[in-house]
Amino acid sequence: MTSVELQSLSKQRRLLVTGGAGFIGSNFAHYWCQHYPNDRVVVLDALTYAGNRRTLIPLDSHSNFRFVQGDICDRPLIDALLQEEAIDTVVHFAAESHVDRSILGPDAFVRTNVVGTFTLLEAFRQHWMSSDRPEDYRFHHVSTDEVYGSLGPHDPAFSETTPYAPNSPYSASKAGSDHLVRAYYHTYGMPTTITNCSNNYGPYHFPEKLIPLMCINILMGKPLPVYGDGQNVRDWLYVEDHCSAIDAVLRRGKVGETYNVGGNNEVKNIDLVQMLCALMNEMAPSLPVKPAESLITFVKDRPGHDRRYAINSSKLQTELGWTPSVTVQEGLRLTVQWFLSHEDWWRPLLSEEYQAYYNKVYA
Ligand code: NAD
Ligand code: TDX
Repeated sequence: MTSVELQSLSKQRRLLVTGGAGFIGSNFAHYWCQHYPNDRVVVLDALTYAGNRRTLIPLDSHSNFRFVQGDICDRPLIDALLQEEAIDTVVHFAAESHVDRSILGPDAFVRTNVVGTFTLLEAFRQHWMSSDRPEDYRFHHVSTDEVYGSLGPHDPAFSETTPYAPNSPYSASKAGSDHLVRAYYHTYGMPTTITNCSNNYGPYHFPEKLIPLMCINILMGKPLPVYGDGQNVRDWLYVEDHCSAIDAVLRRGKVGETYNVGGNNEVKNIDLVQMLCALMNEMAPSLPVKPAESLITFVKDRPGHDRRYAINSSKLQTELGWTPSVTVQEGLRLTVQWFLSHEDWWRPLLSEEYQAYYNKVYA
């Protein structure tokens, strides 16, 4: 470890984690409190349908943790929080994150992902400019590989220089937010970093996304809806590896830079669903329908469905020394185990609102 790293370890960091009651943000809050217990961690989350206060309950006994319910578009609230908590580091996860919901109703995506990010950037710029130690500040923006568009079967994986070509209202709104963050570095010299990450999975994943949806439907004996021909490819990353990548960027990343984060785990959707079925057949004490594969149902494709995502994360690996530590086989086993032992977490999420959403998408 270098002397700078040792020094930065001893200095208390004061983090504002937006969207910290969602899937990745909550994993990150748990990760940070565990690895850096002396740092202050303030989670700001609006608790939309995707936010879950229960996920953070284990952190309530941690003296350096605070939860605030609020909207990233609320500028007076952001100003007050940055000041009263003397925040030096923003880790920005808050977003509308589900592609299918962005197709049904894009408005919230533009509001939160674009206007919300802009509101945070403006508030942080004021806060950073009035600081007496601006060199210690950082605005880290968490983004997605979807901003790069879709790959053909033999195209090279997305790198940091791949041109943006977002195809869904979700990815377009994330692309807009990335461009704003980039502009705040280039125009104002604000210390920003961006990570563009591939598909995450793991604990606390909201039921609407592919992996939790399949796990829960298998446990309930419901059809497993595979879009189109099931040949679409995603590059899967265990969520804890995403947290360690952000950690590496916050500690050793260069301001103004973008880093791609991926698991080197390209899998076709149908193969992934088959793997989940096999794990459930093996690990679940009992299933309403067995073998689980008999539940697989091909359904109408998602409009504008991107065919393939793949991430080249060699910049993060060579410059910052990060590597993913969990293979997709290990990560899926851990995830299936987690869903088997946390029915108390996921069952209450299958609300009337969720059923109404489900019926609209899968009708
Ligand atoms: P999520 O939908 O599970 O969580 C989003 C959180 O943001 C929720 O807790 C929600 O309540 C909160 N939120 C939404 N609007 C808000 C607002 N206006 N103000 C304050 N809080 C608000 O999303 P996720 O999967 O955890 O994704 C987190 C981030 O990572 C997003 O920016 C997403 O684009 C990005 N990302 C996700 C993945 C993935 O595979 N899930 C991959 C790459 C990048
Ligand atoms: O029921 C389904 N059936 C199905 O075949 C669902 C929900 C999904 N799919 C397919 C669509 C995708 O090809 O599975 C793949 C994964 O779908 P999602 O879990 O919805 O993820 P994706 O659209 O790839 O986007 C995710 O990764 C990038 C996150 O939701 C984004 O927030 C992130 O930016």
